[in-house]
Amino acid sequence: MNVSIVKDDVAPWSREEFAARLQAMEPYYHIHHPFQVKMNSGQLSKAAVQGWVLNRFYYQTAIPNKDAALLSNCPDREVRRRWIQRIIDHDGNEQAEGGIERWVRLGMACGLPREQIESQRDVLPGVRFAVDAYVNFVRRASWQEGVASSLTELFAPTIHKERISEWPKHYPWIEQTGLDYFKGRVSEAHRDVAHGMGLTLDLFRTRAEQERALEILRFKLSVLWTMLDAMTMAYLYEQPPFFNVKGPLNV
Ligand code: AHQ
Repeated sequence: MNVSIVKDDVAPWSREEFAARLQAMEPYYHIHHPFQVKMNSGQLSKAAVQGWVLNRFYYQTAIPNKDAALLSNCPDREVRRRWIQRIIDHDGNEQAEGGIERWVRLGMACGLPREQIESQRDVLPGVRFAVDAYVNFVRRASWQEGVASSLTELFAPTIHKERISEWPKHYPWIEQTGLDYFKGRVSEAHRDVAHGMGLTLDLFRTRAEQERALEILRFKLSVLWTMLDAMTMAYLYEQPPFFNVKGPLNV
Protein backbone atom coordinates (compact mmCIF):
# COMPACT_ATOMS: atom_id res chain seq x y z
CA MET A 1 0.00 0.00 0.00
CA ASN A 2 1.58 3.30 -1.06
CA VAL A 3 1.52 5.82 1.78
CA SER A 4 1.20 9.43 0.67
CA ILE A 5 3.48 11.78 2.58
CA VAL A 6 1.47 14.82 3.62
CA LYS A 7 3.24 17.49 5.69
CA ASP A 8 1.41 18.01 8.96
CA ASP A 9 1.32 21.80 8.46
CA VAL A 10 -1.34 21.35 5.78
CA ALA A 11 -4.70 22.29 7.24
CA PRO A 12 -7.04 19.37 7.92
CA TRP A 13 -10.33 19.14 6.04
CA SER A 14 -13.46 20.13 7.90
CA ARG A 15 -15.58 17.24 9.22
CA GLU A 16 -18.01 17.76 6.33
CA GLU A 17 -15.24 17.88 3.71
CA PHE A 18 -13.59 14.76 5.13
CA ALA A 19 -16.92 12.89 5.08
CA ALA A 20 -17.55 14.04 1.51
CA ARG A 21 -14.14 12.78 0.39
CA LEU A 22 -14.83 9.37 1.93
CA GLN A 23 -18.22 9.25 0.20
CA ALA A 24 -16.54 10.32 -3.06
CA MET A 25 -14.78 6.95 -3.18
CA GLU A 26 -18.10 5.35 -4.25
CA PRO A 27 -17.08 4.95 -7.92
CA TYR A 28 -14.44 2.45 -6.77
CA TYR A 29 -17.04 0.31 -4.98
CA HIS A 30 -17.48 -3.20 -6.33
CA ILE A 31 -21.10 -2.50 -7.27
CA HIS A 32 -19.45 -1.11 -10.44
CA HIS A 33 -17.31 -4.19 -11.10
CA PRO A 34 -18.36 -5.88 -14.39
CA PHE A 35 -19.05 -9.17 -12.56
CA GLN A 36 -21.40 -7.41 -10.13
CA VAL A 37 -23.05 -5.41 -12.92
CA LYS A 38 -23.71 -8.62 -14.82
CA MET A 39 -25.02 -10.27 -11.63
CA ASN A 40 -27.58 -7.60 -10.87
CA SER A 41 -28.72 -7.34 -14.49
CA GLY A 42 -29.38 -11.07 -14.83
CA GLN A 43 -26.41 -11.89 -17.06
CA LEU A 44 -24.75 -14.50 -14.84
CA SER A 45 -25.11 -18.24 -15.30
CA LYS A 46 -26.34 -20.38 -12.42
CA ALA A 47 -22.79 -21.68 -12.00
CA ALA A 48 -21.41 -18.13 -11.77
CA VAL A 49 -23.95 -17.11 -9.11
CA GLN A 50 -23.22 -20.30 -7.18
CA GLY A 51 -19.48 -19.64 -7.51
CA TRP A 52 -19.95 -16.13 -6.12
CA VAL A 53 -21.93 -17.45 -3.14
CA LEU A 54 -19.32 -20.16 -2.45
CA ASN A 55 -16.44 -17.66 -2.60
CA ARG A 56 -18.10 -14.85 -0.68
CA PHE A 57 -18.77 -17.35 2.14
CA TYR A 58 -15.02 -17.20 2.84
CA TYR A 59 -15.27 -13.40 3.23
CA GLN A 60 -18.30 -13.70 5.52
CA THR A 61 -16.63 -16.25 7.79
CA ALA A 62 -13.54 -14.01 8.04
CA ILE A 63 -15.48 -10.96 9.29
CA PRO A 64 -15.85 -12.13 12.93
CA ASN A 65 -12.11 -12.88 13.11
CA LYS A 66 -11.38 -9.46 11.60
CA ASP A 67 -13.61 -7.75 14.14
CA ALA A 68 -12.16 -9.81 17.01
CA ALA A 69 -8.68 -8.70 15.91
CA LEU A 70 -9.81 -5.08 15.95
CA LEU A 71 -11.33 -5.53 19.42
CA SER A 72 -8.12 -7.11 20.68
CA ASN A 73 -6.25 -3.96 19.60
CA CYS A 74 -8.80 -1.57 21.14
CA PRO A 75 -8.42 -0.35 24.77
CA ASP A 76 -11.59 1.77 24.63
CA ARG A 77 -14.50 -0.01 26.37
CA GLU A 78 -17.12 2.32 24.88
CA VAL A 79 -15.94 1.44 21.37
CA ARG A 80 -15.72 -2.29 22.16
CA ARG A 81 -19.25 -2.37 23.66
CA ARG A 82 -20.67 -1.32 20.29
CA TRP A 83 -18.18 -2.96 17.93
CA ILE A 84 -18.69 -6.44 19.47
CA GLN A 85 -22.22 -6.49 18.03
CA ARG A 86 -20.64 -7.08 14.61
CA ILE A 87 -19.35 -10.47 15.76
CA ILE A 88 -22.80 -11.46 17.04
CA ASP A 89 -24.40 -10.23 13.79
CA HIS A 90 -22.29 -12.76 11.91
CA ASP A 91 -21.80 -15.66 14.34
CA GLY A 92 -25.27 -15.42 15.87
CA ASN A 93 -26.19 -16.44 19.43
CA GLU A 94 -28.99 -18.32 21.25
CA GLN A 95 -31.54 -15.76 19.98
CA ALA A 96 -30.33 -15.19 16.40
CA GLU A 97 -28.98 -17.51 13.70
CA GLY A 98 -26.41 -14.91 12.53
CA GLY A 99 -25.30 -13.81 9.08
CA ILE A 100 -22.96 -16.73 8.44
CA GLU A 101 -25.85 -19.18 8.84
CA ARG A 102 -28.03 -16.90 6.69
CA TRP A 103 -25.30 -17.03 4.05
CA VAL A 104 -25.36 -20.86 4.17
CA ARG A 105 -29.14 -20.62 3.63
CA LEU A 106 -28.48 -18.29 0.70
CA GLY A 107 -26.23 -20.95 -0.80
CA MET A 108 -28.78 -23.70 -0.21
CA ALA A 109 -31.45 -21.49 -1.80
CA CYS A 110 -29.13 -21.38 -4.84
CA GLY A 111 -29.13 -25.19 -4.95
CA LEU A 112 -25.82 -25.77 -3.17
CA PRO A 113 -25.46 -28.45 -0.46
CA ARG A 114 -24.53 -27.14 2.99
CA GLU A 115 -21.49 -29.44 3.04
CA GLN A 116 -20.07 -27.91 -0.16
CA ILE A 117 -20.56 -24.35 1.11
CA GLU A 118 -19.00 -25.01 4.52
CA SER A 119 -16.12 -27.05 3.07
CA GLN A 120 -14.76 -23.90 1.37
CA ARG A 121 -13.15 -26.18 -1.23
CA ASP A 122 -14.37 -23.92 -4.05
CA VAL A 123 -12.69 -20.77 -2.69
CA LEU A 124 -10.41 -19.36 -5.38
CA PRO A 125 -6.80 -18.47 -4.47
CA GLY A 126 -7.33 -14.83 -5.46
CA VAL A 127 -10.37 -14.56 -3.21
CA ARG A 128 -8.52 -16.18 -0.33
CA PHE A 129 -5.51 -13.85 -0.75
CA ALA A 130 -7.70 -10.73 -0.86
CA VAL A 131 -9.73 -11.73 2.20
CA ASP A 132 -6.62 -12.76 4.13
CA ALA A 133 -4.99 -9.42 3.22
CA TYR A 134 -7.97 -7.65 4.82
CA VAL A 135 -7.91 -9.72 8.01
CA ASN A 136 -4.12 -9.50 8.33
CA PHE A 137 -4.25 -5.73 7.79
CA VAL A 138 -6.70 -5.30 10.66
CA ARG A 139 -4.69 -7.67 12.87
CA ARG A 140 -1.52 -5.56 12.62
CA ALA A 141 -3.01 -2.08 12.11
CA SER A 142 -4.20 0.18 14.92
CA TRP A 143 -7.84 -0.34 15.87
CA GLN A 144 -8.53 3.14 14.45
CA GLU A 145 -7.19 2.07 11.05
CA GLY A 146 -9.26 -1.10 11.33
CA VAL A 147 -12.36 1.05 11.85
CA ALA A 148 -11.57 3.06 8.71
CA SER A 149 -11.17 -0.13 6.68
CA SER A 150 -14.79 -1.12 7.39
CA LEU A 151 -16.15 2.01 5.69
CA THR A 152 -16.74 0.30 2.33
CA GLU A 153 -20.08 -0.42 3.97
CA LEU A 154 -20.92 3.23 3.33
CA PHE A 155 -21.97 1.90 -0.06
CA ALA A 156 -23.29 -1.54 0.95
CA PRO A 157 -27.02 -0.82 1.55
CA THR A 158 -27.44 0.04 -2.13
CA ILE A 159 -25.88 -3.21 -3.32
CA HIS A 160 -28.00 -5.30 -0.96
CA LYS A 161 -31.20 -3.49 -1.99
CA GLU A 162 -30.31 -4.06 -5.65
CA ARG A 163 -29.97 -7.81 -5.07
CA ILE A 164 -33.26 -7.91 -3.18
CA SER A 165 -35.06 -6.19 -6.07
CA GLU A 166 -33.24 -7.72 -9.05
CA TRP A 167 -32.50 -11.34 -8.16
CA PRO A 168 -36.17 -12.55 -8.07
CA LYS A 169 -36.63 -11.11 -11.58
CA HIS A 170 -33.47 -12.55 -13.09
CA TYR A 171 -32.87 -15.72 -11.07
CA PRO A 172 -36.29 -17.28 -10.37
CA TRP A 173 -34.51 -20.58 -9.67
CA ILE A 174 -33.19 -19.09 -6.39
CA GLU A 175 -35.56 -19.68 -3.48
CA GLN A 176 -36.54 -16.23 -2.17
CA THR A 177 -35.85 -17.18 1.48
CA GLY A 178 -32.18 -17.10 0.46
CA LEU A 179 -32.41 -13.31 0.20
CA ASP A 180 -32.83 -13.08 3.99
CA TYR A 181 -29.10 -12.37 4.22
CA PHE A 182 -29.31 -9.21 2.14
CA LYS A 183 -32.52 -8.09 3.88
CA GLY A 184 -30.89 -8.40 7.29
CA ARG A 185 -27.70 -6.72 6.18
CA VAL A 186 -29.30 -3.46 5.01
CA SER A 187 -30.16 -2.33 8.53
CA GLU A 188 -26.99 -3.80 10.05
CA ALA A 189 -24.82 -1.96 7.50
CA HIS A 190 -26.58 1.34 8.19
CA ARG A 191 -25.99 0.90 11.92
CA ASP A 192 -22.36 -0.18 11.50
CA VAL A 193 -21.56 2.72 9.18
CA ALA A 194 -23.09 5.25 11.58
CA HIS A 195 -20.68 3.99 14.25
CA GLY A 196 -17.64 3.51 12.00
CA MET A 197 -18.04 6.83 10.20
CA GLY A 198 -18.49 8.75 13.43
CA LEU A 199 -15.34 7.18 14.88
CA THR A 200 -13.33 7.86 11.71
CA LEU A 201 -14.37 11.51 11.55
CA ASP A 202 -13.54 11.89 15.26
CA LEU A 203 -10.23 10.02 15.27
CA PHE A 204 -8.50 10.98 12.01
CA ARG A 205 -7.83 14.64 12.83
CA THR A 206 -4.72 15.93 11.00
CA ARG A 207 -4.60 16.19 7.24
CA ALA A 208 -2.06 13.36 7.14
CA GLU A 209 -4.38 11.15 9.20
CA GLN A 210 -7.33 12.04 6.98
CA GLU A 211 -5.33 11.18 3.85
CA ARG A 212 -4.34 7.92 5.52
CA ALA A 213 -8.00 7.07 6.09
CA LEU A 214 -8.66 7.55 2.37
CA GLU A 215 -5.72 5.28 1.54
CA ILE A 216 -7.09 2.60 3.87
CA LEU A 217 -10.54 2.85 2.30
CA ARG A 218 -8.95 2.56 -1.16
CA PHE A 219 -7.11 -0.59 0.04
CA LYS A 220 -10.36 -2.18 1.26
CA LEU A 221 -12.15 -1.20 -1.96
CA SER A 222 -9.39 -3.05 -3.83
CA VAL A 223 -9.91 -6.11 -1.60
CA LEU A 224 -13.54 -6.29 -2.73
CA TRP A 225 -12.67 -5.53 -6.38
CA THR A 226 -9.91 -8.16 -6.48
CA MET A 227 -12.25 -10.85 -5.17
CA LEU A 228 -14.51 -10.25 -8.16
CA ASP A 229 -11.51 -10.20 -10.54
CA ALA A 230 -10.68 -13.76 -9.45
CA MET A 231 -14.33 -14.82 -9.88
CA THR A 232 -14.44 -13.19 -13.33
CA MET A 233 -11.50 -15.27 -14.53
CA ALA A 234 -12.98 -18.45 -13.12
CA TYR A 235 -16.70 -18.11 -13.81
CA LEU A 236 -16.97 -15.71 -16.78
CA TYR A 237 -13.81 -16.60 -18.74
CA GLU A 238 -13.76 -20.16 -17.38
CA GLN A 239 -10.03 -19.80 -16.71
CA PRO A 240 -9.58 -20.64 -13.00
CA PRO A 241 -6.01 -20.91 -11.73
CA PHE A 242 -4.03 -23.65 -13.56
CA PHE A 243 -6.96 -24.30 -15.93
CA ASN A 244 -4.50 -25.08 -18.74
CA VAL A 245 -2.07 -27.15 -16.68
CA LYS A 246 -2.25 -30.92 -16.77
CA GLY A 247 -0.94 -32.25 -13.50
CA PRO A 248 -1.62 -33.54 -10.00
CA LEU A 249 -3.26 -30.24 -8.87
CA ASN A 250 -6.09 -30.61 -11.39
CA VAL A 251 -7.69 -33.60 -9.80
O1 AHQ B 1 -22.07 -8.89 4.11
C1 AHQ B 1 -21.12 -7.97 4.33
C2 AHQ B 1 -20.58 -7.77 5.60
O2 AHQ B 1 -21.03 -8.52 6.61
C3 AHQ B 1 -19.57 -6.83 5.76
C4 AHQ B 1 -18.82 -6.46 6.98
C5 AHQ B 1 -18.13 -5.18 6.55
C6 AHQ B 1 -16.73 -5.04 7.09
O3 AHQ B 1 -16.56 -5.12 8.32
O4 AHQ B 1 -15.80 -4.81 6.26
N1 AHQ B 1 -18.16 -5.20 5.12
C7 AHQ B 1 -19.11 -6.07 4.70
C8 AHQ B 1 -19.63 -6.25 3.42
C9 AHQ B 1 -20.67 -7.21 3.25
N2 AHQ B 1 -21.25 -7.46 2.05
C10 AHQ B 1 -20.59 -6.96 0.86
C11 AHQ B 1 -21.48 -7.22 -0.37
O5 AHQ B 1 -21.25 -6.64 -1.41
O6 AHQ B 1 -22.38 -8.04 -0.20
C12 AHQ B 1 -20.16 -5.54 1.07
C13 AHQ B 1 -19.10 -5.55 2.18
C14 AHQ B 1 -18.53 -4.18 2.34
O7 AHQ B 1 -19.05 -3.23 1.72
O8 AHQ B 1 -17.46 -4.03 2.99
